[in-house]
Amino acid sequence: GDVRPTTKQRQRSPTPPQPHTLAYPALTAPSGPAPAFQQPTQIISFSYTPARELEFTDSALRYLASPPPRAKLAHGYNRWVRRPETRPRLDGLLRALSAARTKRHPALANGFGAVAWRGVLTRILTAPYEERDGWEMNVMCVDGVLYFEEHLDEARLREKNDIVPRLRLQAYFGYAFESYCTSETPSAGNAPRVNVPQAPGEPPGWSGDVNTNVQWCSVVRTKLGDTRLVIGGEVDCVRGKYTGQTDTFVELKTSMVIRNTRDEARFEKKLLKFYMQSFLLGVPEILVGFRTPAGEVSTMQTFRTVEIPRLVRGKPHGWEPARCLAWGDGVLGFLKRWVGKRGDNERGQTEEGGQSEKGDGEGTGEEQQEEETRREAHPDA
Ligand code: 0WD
Ligand code: CA
Repeated sequence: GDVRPTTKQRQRSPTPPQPHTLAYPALTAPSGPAPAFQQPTQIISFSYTPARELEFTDSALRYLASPPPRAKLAHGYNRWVRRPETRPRLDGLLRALSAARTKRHPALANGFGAVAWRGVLTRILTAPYEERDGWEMNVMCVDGVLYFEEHLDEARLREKNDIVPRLRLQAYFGYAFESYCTSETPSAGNAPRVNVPQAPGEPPGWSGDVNTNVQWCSVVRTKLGDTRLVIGGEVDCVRGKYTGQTDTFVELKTSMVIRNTRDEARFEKKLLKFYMQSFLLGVPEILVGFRTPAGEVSTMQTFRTVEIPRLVRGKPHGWEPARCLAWGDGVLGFLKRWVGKRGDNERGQTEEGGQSEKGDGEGTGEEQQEEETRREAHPDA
């Protein structure tokens, strides 16, 4: 379980920033209670149109609907309008943040310490249990606020764009499930409405072809430990009505049907990502459609986000959110000290134990160069 996420610090310097590796569990407090996480409150929402234009409306907001039994998720695959993979930048989130600031949103009155897309924070917080997928982050500090971006190099981007057909179809299954489970119009009361076919030739419940440009995003404010966070994330739909807060948000997921205890263990490990992703944005409900390998929904199950940790606690493949929060708090604290302080002794302190430097011994030269970059960027340091 030793993961080595890499942070990259970008600076106003001609020298490219050097990666710095953080090692788990060096940053985790050995004991004590988990840091508190404040219930997220929404600051602002926005939509991306089919043409991928950002607008401050709820045009892309969808309402939960009941899918038909045995919905076929390959439907409409060849009509999928697919948003090309680009570098996941912070622009949309920053525009929303500045719109909220212009309106002097009270939730921003106390300031904030970090800004990120929810997916980025999910990656950081689930790192203690991640055994497969590594990642790199760009972290920028402006006026004491940390801004996070996932760092994808050309090779990774190409990889994401050229995914093999089987995986591309699997990704599409998720979007098709969203089409079956959502509606553009609200339903009466809390019960999801039943969609009628929109056009001849479409299956019941199909609410329109998939265009992954279209997204409804919510920006929330919350707090982990003593770091105030502004987090943006995509929300699939709301149950019943939109309250302007996160309490009716619903996350939609598809997953392979569970046939045996091995599948069950695999799913319960995956639940950590589902859980953390929804937890960070204050999404209280996750609806999972279990599908066959061919993409037919066989059963559906609703999970209350807060109840998920109890389902896995104590199991051999289980996980503890407290461990993730402590690690996340440690990472944020470390980065604040590291990029915030300009003196040299801080780095000495953090790295004396040798735990947060590269394990392969190539760290020293790189770190010296990094130190020089820092001095260049901050001549007053
Ligand atoms: O361009 C990229 N490589 C990415 C862009 C990667 C991750 C996110 N984003 C964008 C999202 O499109 C959105 O505008 O950042 C914004 C916020 O995303 P988030 O809520 O932080 O993203 P995350 O929690 O990772 O994913 C939420 C949903 C996914 O749902 P599932 O159920 O699969 O977790 O965002 C969608 C997807 O529906 N999504 C994407 N859609 C199209 N292209 C992508 C992507 N690359 N990544 C996530
Ligand atoms: Ca989803």
